[in-house]
Amino acid sequence: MSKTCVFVSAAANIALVKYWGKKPGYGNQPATGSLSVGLEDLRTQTTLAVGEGDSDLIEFDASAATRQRLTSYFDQVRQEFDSSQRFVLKTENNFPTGTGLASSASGFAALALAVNELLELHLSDSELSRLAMRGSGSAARSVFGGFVEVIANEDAYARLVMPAEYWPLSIIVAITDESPKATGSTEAMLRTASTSPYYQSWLDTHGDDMQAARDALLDRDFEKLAEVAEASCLKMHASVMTSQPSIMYWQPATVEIMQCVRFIRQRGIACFFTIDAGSQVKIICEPDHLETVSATVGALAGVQRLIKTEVGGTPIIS
Ligand code: 2P0
Repeated sequence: MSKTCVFVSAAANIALVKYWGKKPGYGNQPATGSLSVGLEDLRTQTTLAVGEGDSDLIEFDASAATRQRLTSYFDQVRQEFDSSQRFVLKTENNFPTGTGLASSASGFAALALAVNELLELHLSDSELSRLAMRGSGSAARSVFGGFVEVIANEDAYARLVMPAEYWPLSIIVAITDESPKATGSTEAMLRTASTSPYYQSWLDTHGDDMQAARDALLDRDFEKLAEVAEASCLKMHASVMTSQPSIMYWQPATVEIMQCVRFIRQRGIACFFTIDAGSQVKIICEPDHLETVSATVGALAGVQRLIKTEVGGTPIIS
């Protein structure tokens, strides 16, 4: 090994067509594809160094469960690449962790990129995305910046569809609640798949949503992208809410923001919402409308603060 320490900055992403559900018996392999945008300014900064002794050292202000998840990720890496290397990991996010803002996506993408660099694995892009996916399904997409899709075939991987420059869009994250979510995504996906009466419809209609979103992206058709992204988000959440016992990620402010976005869109402001496994709302708009949308959404009573960013998120490795 020529390097003893590497630094990686990887960005969170948000899915416009959601991944929700896993292929039974295949770890994090998704039951469906997904299409996302990288968030330039929401980043995980990870330093990975070679360790000594017989255990990994994890310097991360996180729950015991997250630390265990990281340790078992390192175990998988050692097994897969026939290595006995121990690691020293130092990682931090510049945005709230575990609140539905895709910290596992940026976190495991940064880790996969760092492992590839430190162990000199020379993995291809698709192999890198698979390595990130072992940590978290959405992390496969954060190996790239820009517009990215997951192909959910028998050996799922992510690929770059279009770079960020192809369609400059603004993204506003409206924070409604910074406390960690009560039910993690993995558990919620399993419960949805096994109990929601709507899960099969989710699977059955997902392919059409992916095609519509790809077409909208390639045509830079904002209206069409808005329609399919909101539909995918609402279908995902309808499935989640109707699982047993039910899981409700939304807060009253979540609905307030959704209504506001629809209200201003009807008045000619090109914007749409999407929501992940938490109560925060992400609003995508054309850059010309950024200030209007921010001012309107930011004035709602339930909005604690806004994070403004743009499509981007290419990882930085040094
Ligand atoms: C997504 N989410 O496509 C979907 C939409 C949240 C809502 O992927 O179990 O942390 O580690 O694969 O990737 C968030 O879940 O879940 C997620 P695991 P992950 O972004």
